[in-house]
Amino acid sequence: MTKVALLMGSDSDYDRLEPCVQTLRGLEIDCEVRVLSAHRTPGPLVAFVEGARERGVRLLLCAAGGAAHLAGVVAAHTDLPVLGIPMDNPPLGGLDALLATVQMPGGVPVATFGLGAGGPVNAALFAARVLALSDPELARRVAAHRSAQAESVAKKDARLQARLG
Ligand code: RP5
Repeated sequence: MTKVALLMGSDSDYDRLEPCVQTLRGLEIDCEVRVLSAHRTPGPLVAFVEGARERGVRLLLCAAGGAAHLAGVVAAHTDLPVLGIPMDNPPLGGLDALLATVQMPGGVPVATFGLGAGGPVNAALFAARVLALSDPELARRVAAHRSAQAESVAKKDARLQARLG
């Protein structure tokens, strides 16, 4: 029943968010994934957010580019934790979305993640760590994920050492 929701402002964001979805799925976290826009579909967005807690959603991940108001508008309509993922769209490369997402007024928190490939994955892992505080099985999967990551880096290092002789 416990799950997270990943909202994005446009389907054009999805390809860059797929690693977020894959990370959540890999950790066996149930995830609702929706295209809902603060600007283009404000009514359905607010309806979704207002019903989220009742449907078992515990964290809201919000990805948007450009004038990225999605995470802020969501945070204005819920007491659930909101994670903001700025998208690195042209022509400004995401600095616009980063600032719009991170520079929230006091009293309306959005935990904002980085631009580029790391942001969506880190948002998923952060959500997993929060949920793992009250879910020992998930905590084990999160720990295993971190160990696997360390092993993979060690293998890459070994390959590089072999290549360099
Ligand atoms: C934002 O506008 C979306 O999150 C997307 O990053 C950007 C452009 O959307 P499209 O014009 O590609 O639909 O709201």
